[in-house]
Amino acid sequence: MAAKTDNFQSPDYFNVDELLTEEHKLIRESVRNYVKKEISPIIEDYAQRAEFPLQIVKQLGDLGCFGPTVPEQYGGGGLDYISYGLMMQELERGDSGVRSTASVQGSLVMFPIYQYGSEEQRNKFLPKLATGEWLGCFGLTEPNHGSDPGGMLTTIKDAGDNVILNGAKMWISNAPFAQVAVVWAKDESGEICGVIVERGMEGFSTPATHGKWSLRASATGELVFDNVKVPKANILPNVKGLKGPLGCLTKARYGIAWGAIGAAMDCYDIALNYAKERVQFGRPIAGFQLQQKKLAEMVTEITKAQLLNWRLGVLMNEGKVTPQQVSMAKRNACEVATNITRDARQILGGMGITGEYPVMRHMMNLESVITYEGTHDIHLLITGMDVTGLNAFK
Ligand code: TGC
Ligand code: FAD
Repeated sequence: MAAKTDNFQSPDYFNVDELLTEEHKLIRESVRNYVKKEISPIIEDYAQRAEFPLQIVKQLGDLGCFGPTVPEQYGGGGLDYISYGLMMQELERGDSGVRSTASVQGSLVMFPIYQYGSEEQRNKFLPKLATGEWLGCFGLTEPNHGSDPGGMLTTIKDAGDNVILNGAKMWISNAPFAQVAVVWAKDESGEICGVIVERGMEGFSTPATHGKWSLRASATGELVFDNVKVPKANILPNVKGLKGPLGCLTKARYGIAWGAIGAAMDCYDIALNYAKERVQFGRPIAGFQLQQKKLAEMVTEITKAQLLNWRLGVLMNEGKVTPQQVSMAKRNACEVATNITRDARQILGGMGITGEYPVMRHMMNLESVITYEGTHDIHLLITGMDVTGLNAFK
């Protein structure tokens, strides 16, 4: 397939750019240029072949997309949350799988090591994860415990200077290529602990998951632990309980709220240009009311989501955000983006189902994005519980 030219122009109907600093705009520009140069030309081919473009790990590290909010002394960017959000928006504008790689590395691997780890763990792992020398993954979901991670069956047992880890995780992004896995397991008293598992530890394997119709350019796999001896020095000392992994998810869900809108913006831009150029019945299809309805609703929803995300970023920066607010933004972005990708695909007619345009790839990717990091239903129930005070999960 021929290399693609990426002429993306960002919609900004309400001048949201005026709410950004010059630094925010520069960061967004550098990630956008990277996506145009390194991702757009190759990503469709990788997705078609269901292959992970491993070279992006080092590239994303060089660009500062791994752990942008982690302090600089550990190799992070020391940036604010709006910068982080803009990075995720631009990466997912290219492909949700590329954003996934960065979300997992930054929010689900570096964040817990930084937040819950010892100084030795921070110094050993964070600089190498920040540069992309090492890739990490996050193991929470199990075959029988997805939305309900508190029921996990993976365990650690005391063995002197070590613990013995047994169990299995599934649907783990980055797993087949990861050197480091942050794994959540129950100790003998039934409390959930974070354990850093390293590739090469005996009894630890990461079989790849095949046959996905979504996130095809992202590597997904299982984590299998068969009596793995993990030094106690690899246990995250500063957290116990489900709030440990859920705290990481709050950061990653925040990135998805921005990221999914990036995919929506790409589809809107493509559909708008296509509709203006495609002539049927003697005039551009953009002149027909049915197509205008789709385009007008797309830009309306993108604009609302851009403002919601920006406000969420301000609350994150001020340390005032609630996990429930993050859930609402993640759910909103996924809904807006899945609807927009589907409408954009229709505007493109038959061309919409081909790899000539990124629209169908975005559409398929978003089926994972709307499922992982808490399904659409789970986030609705989180909002429902927050506003009513009543738990409808159990
Ligand atoms: P519940 O009793 O509500 O909570 C247990 C403890 O956790 C605290 N908590 C949170 N803390 C921080 N952030 C959050 N978002 C939190 N949500 C809850 C809570 O306060 C409590 O603390 P404490 O001190 O009282 O112990 O727990 P529950 O068992 O009733 O479950 C609640 C539920 C269903 C909302 C939660 O488990 C959930 O969010 N389920 C969805 C699971 C999920 O999101 N899995 C994601 C796996 S990772 C992934 O998908 C990565 S994809 C990455 C990519 O490729 O981009
Ligand atoms: P289930 O929990 O079995 O849910 C099935 C259906 O039941 C859903 O519609 C759900 O909304 C609904 N449901 C569940 N409970 C309730 C309830 N109480 N009330 C109403 N409806 C309910 N996990 C990781 O740990 N690390 C990763 O890196 C990771 N990467 C992923 C990558 C991909 C491509 C995918 C697809 C998943 C990934 N996941 C990862 C797992 C993901 O987080 C789970 O798939 C997700 O949390 C849902 O769990 P489940 O698939 O077991 O679905």
